[in-house]
Amino acid sequence: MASNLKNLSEYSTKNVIKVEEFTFGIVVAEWNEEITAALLAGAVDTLVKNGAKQENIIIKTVAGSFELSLGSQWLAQNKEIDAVIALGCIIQGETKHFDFICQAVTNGITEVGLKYDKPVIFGVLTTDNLEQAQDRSGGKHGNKGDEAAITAIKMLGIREKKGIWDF
Ligand code: RBF
Repeated sequence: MASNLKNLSEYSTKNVIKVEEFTFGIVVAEWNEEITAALLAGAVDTLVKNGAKQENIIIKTVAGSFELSLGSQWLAQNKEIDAVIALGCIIQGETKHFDFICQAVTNGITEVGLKYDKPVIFGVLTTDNLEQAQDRSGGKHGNKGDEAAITAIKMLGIREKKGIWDF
């Protein structure tokens, strides 16, 4: 499903799960803070709009996207937390750091989800430039923070086997 065809943030999550009964952990990278703050605002807003209680949204920051894997693990280890959302923004530079960080965080977050058997959602932008990141953090391509929140809810719905396919 290409996001230019369907914007996940437009999905309704009504009647899938009782979102108010779940606790969400969000780990957000400080690098490219203008972007990650917008992703965070979108994710929190979407969780709350879909019924999450503000006090059940635990937000932690890490330095950069490379640290999101360990940050996700620390949240996932917490038995109170049902789903983790990792938010970051990696922008292509002149060196190979981009590739290494993208690879590390993608693998790391995947491993945490599998290890703890919890949804760990990949809300990390990997863009060629700042403009592409702006377009995806509240700009013309929506806000991928919103979509990360919807994905977390959908994954909990699948786990609960409560009619996720009604979307
Ligand atoms: N972190 C990000 O979240 N986004 C970036 O675009 C980003 N670019 C980096 C570029 C370089 C050259 C370096 C050294 C680090 C960068 N980081 C970035 C930080 C990285 O995720 C991590 O915090 C540091 O490497 C410390 O482990």
